[in-house]
Amino acid sequence: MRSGFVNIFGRPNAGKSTLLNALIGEKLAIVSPRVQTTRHRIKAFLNQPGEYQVILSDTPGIIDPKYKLHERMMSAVKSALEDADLAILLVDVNDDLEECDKVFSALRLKVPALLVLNKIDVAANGKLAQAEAFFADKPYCKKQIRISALQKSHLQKLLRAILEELPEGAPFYDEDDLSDMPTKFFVGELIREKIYQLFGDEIPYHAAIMVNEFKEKETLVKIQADIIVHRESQKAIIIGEKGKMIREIGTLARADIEAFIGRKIFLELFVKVRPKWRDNDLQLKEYGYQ
Ligand SMILES: Nc1nc2c(ncn2[C@@H]2O[C@H](COP(=O)(O)OP(=O)(O)OP(=O)(O)O)[C@@H](O)[C@H]2O)c(=O)[nH]1
Ligand SMILES: [Mg+2]
Repeated sequence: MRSGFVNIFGRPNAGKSTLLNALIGEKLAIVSPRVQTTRHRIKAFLNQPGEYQVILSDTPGIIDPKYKLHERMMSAVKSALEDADLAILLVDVNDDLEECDKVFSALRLKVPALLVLNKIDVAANGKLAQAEAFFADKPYCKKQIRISALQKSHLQKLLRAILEELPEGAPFYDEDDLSDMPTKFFVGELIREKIYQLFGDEIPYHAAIMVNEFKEKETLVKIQADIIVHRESQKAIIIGEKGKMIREIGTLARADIEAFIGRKIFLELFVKVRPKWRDNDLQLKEYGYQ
């Protein structure tokens, strides 16, 4: 039996969450075309009883912190650095390779790493070969694999490479579990994802979700959540004219949450203004950013 922690690191938008979902075969981590979507470390388990348990971790994209929220996000990256048995260094092949190298060098990895080149389905001409040559002699690069997380291509090859590096040992988590995070967390994330989808500018970066109620009733699950923003003007935008936007968030989130928990839900959303919550320790804690 092999079992161990395989933690995904990379710059924002490299496709870390898309890769975690593709390997697990479930949508656990939220995804968006914008940077800084993921704020937590999310562990998900790939179980093959008697053979292996791969404990995969999605992490926030690595950035220089500007707010306490960013600091919390980078603590999540640090915790993933500490327990990794194997690191996946994920690169968007079209990204700035020097910047990726800076980030990976700064990690000072003490464990083996697979350098995974993602988004090969949209690689600019010559970019793939250039990236492979660039990373070939980097000290952290034990092996390179090219994939498309979106199109799920070459994932079996990646999984084989992961299993080769996985230590021997008993499973750490219950083999019936899929993740270490509670259902309530995923509910909040699915609502947050809709804000990334529907709003431009700074709104997604100023928004947090607080799930206050998750009550399983006979015929449905009743969920009440608050959308937290910085300013009254953002609250007005989230609500929209005659409540159009908040209804849209609700409709999209409800469909995803129902698919996720496999039950009908009743979803009630409120919007609250909490100025500068991203720099407030108490509020960060309240919203789940420990
Ligand atoms: N074309 C293409 N797009 C991809 C691929 N993988 C991810 N994407 C897209 O890249 C964007 C970012 O993906 P995410 O999975 O959210 O990236 P991330 O690294 O988790 O980003 P952060 O959480 O912000 O650090 C999304 O629009 C994805 O659909 C891929 O293989 N090919
Ligand atoms: Mg992510």
